[in-house]
Amino acid sequence: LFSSVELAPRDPILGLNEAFGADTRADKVNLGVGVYYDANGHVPLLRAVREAEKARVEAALPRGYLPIDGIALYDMAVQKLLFGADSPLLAERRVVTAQSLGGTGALKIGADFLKRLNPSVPVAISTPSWENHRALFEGAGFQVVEYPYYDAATHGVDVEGMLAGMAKLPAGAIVVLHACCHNPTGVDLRTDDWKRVLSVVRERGLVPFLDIAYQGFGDGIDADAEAVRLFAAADVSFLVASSFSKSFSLYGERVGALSIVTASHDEALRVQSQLKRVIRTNYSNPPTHGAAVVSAVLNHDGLRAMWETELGEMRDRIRAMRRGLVERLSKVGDFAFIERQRGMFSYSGLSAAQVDRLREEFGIYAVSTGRICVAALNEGNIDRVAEAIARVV
Ligand code: PLP
Ligand code: TYF
Repeated sequence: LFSSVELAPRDPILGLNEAFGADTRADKVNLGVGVYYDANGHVPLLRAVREAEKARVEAALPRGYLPIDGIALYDMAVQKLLFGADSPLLAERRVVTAQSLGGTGALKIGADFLKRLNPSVPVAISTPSWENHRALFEGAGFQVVEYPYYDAATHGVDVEGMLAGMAKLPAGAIVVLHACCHNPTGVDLRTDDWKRVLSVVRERGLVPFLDIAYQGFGDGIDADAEAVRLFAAADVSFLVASSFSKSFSLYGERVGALSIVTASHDEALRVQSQLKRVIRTNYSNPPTHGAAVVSAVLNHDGLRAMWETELGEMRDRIRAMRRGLVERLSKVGDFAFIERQRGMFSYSGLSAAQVDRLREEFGIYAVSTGRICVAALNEGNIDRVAEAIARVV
């Protein structure tokens, strides 16, 4: 049966993690995987999460099944984070939200749902995009095409190229958009650019699928939801995949949600019923712990304030590392663009050959595209990293 099975290529980022683990150099640095590390180089356990977990353990609850679409109070809290507590969409009950297995799981159930609805449309992703976008939508049976996004010359977004690319898509095409803190480039659209994207979406009848995996890492919870709220205020139907892996530092607990904005409450009920079928035939219902913790934090004033403080600390620390890297590299070139980029990543401009040298000569691991995870820098490694980069450029 399996004799003709070919060996699949390794995931480029997780493969890098394995190589890093096997490296015996004591001063190695992993700037590859998209994980936030604290000032001591550890994946943090947030104080708000610890408090919520303590209360959960003490409550010693039974472990029944969750509903197919997860914890209702969690789903409602996600909607408020995305659309704002006073959004008319929520009052009109036009948003369907289902708890998912991280942001990846949200993309997957959204993709499966859309495939049943409109099997022949293409899915457009940015050039470049998160590695898994293409594979995930192809895996759901879609043809995946790309729209221009990153402009290496300006270290910014090629807005004109992006709009022109989107304008060529057939009606009904699905457009995957990074709502904030674009992975891998760190460059985002400005408000006016988002408005122009929205215009093309409406003119062409496109279906936006917003991916928000870093809400709070750019400018703050509300500011980072700007694109979501702009689309919400327009008369369009769209999907949003939320991830709390980074913002709650709950990577392995797989906490995310899919939200679908519909035209009416009646439509929402029908969409919800179909989405539940997709979930039921995939994994039946989601796991409890991570979403229960996030729900407890978001629905409790004190814990919520504690979390927002901690999220702000993570955001500020990344910014300080961006500044520190730019300062240290100013001797060898103008890297000011690193400070303008947002979220955990920077498209550093390093070539694949330079990334190879960083790894081989200095034990510093980055993605071959030149993407570095700024959130992995700290006061203990930033001098070494900057010196090594200065040596290879
Ligand atoms: N979407 C983007 C753009 C991401 O960068 C990531 C994680 O790196 C995800 C989705 C998936 O997040 P999760 O780990 O919650 O599945
Ligand atoms: O670094 C990134 O862009 C992500 C990290 O299940 C990641 O790909 C790793 C494993 C996973 C989800 C995301």
